[in-house]
Amino acid sequence: MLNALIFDVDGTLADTERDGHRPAFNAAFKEFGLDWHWDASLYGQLLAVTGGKERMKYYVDRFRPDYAKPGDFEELVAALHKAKTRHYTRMLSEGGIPLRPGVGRLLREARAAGLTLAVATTTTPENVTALLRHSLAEDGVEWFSVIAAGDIVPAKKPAPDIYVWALRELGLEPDQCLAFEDSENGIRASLGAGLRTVVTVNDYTHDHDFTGAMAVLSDLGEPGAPYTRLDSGGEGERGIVDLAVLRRWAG
Ligand code: XBP
Ligand code: MG
Repeated sequence: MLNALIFDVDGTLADTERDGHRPAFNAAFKEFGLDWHWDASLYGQLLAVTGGKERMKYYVDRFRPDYAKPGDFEELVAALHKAKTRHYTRMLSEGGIPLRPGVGRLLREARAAGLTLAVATTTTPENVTALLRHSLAEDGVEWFSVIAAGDIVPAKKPAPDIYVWALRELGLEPDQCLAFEDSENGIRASLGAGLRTVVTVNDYTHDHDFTGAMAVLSDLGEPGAPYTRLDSGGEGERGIVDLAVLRRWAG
């Protein structure tokens, strides 16, 4: 029985990382007079760490041995992250970032069929709200029964905690739900919570290890622009992910 679909946000609902989060971090660094700049390639390495605050600390530790941390470094990171969120949500409101192929279509179909929708992400709640509002629909936030986001659990993906939290809020068992992810950290979290998971890869994640995925796809597909299946379960198969396909894969 399929009752709910639980979506990761960044990289899954939309390609927000390279042209959304990354320039927002850079704008915050500039605002604070720091000589930090994350290009698209470095950002790919930094994505190994989920969570914006955690990512900034990882950057300093791993790539900036020359930087002398001030005594109030934790406060600085928190202030930078607040500024970054402001830049990111403003960018979304100014034209936004489109949803990935098939995402809006599948959300609409699931909603019309009475399925429950949820989000499980490491990003900040304001960012989820801005994306759903500007890229899905004015009332997009209300389409989702549960939005599990950010610091609501201390251990971010790949820890399963955010999915466990979402399942508890939904009052559902893992086998009543499917998760949608785009990254290795993401699928480690969803599988860790016992969820069958559909992966849609992107430029940053296509070479990640998705062992255990229910299916690995180029995207969810649209009529006239089908997905390509990338995992050995059905390599090369093309199609469109709708509820009938999901029910077939879920068995
Ligand atoms: C996304 C992340 C986040 C964003 C930045 O993970 O790792 O850290 O890059 O967001 P997911 P914040 O795909 O699981 O959503 O700066 O708000 O943390
Ligand atoms: Mg993601």
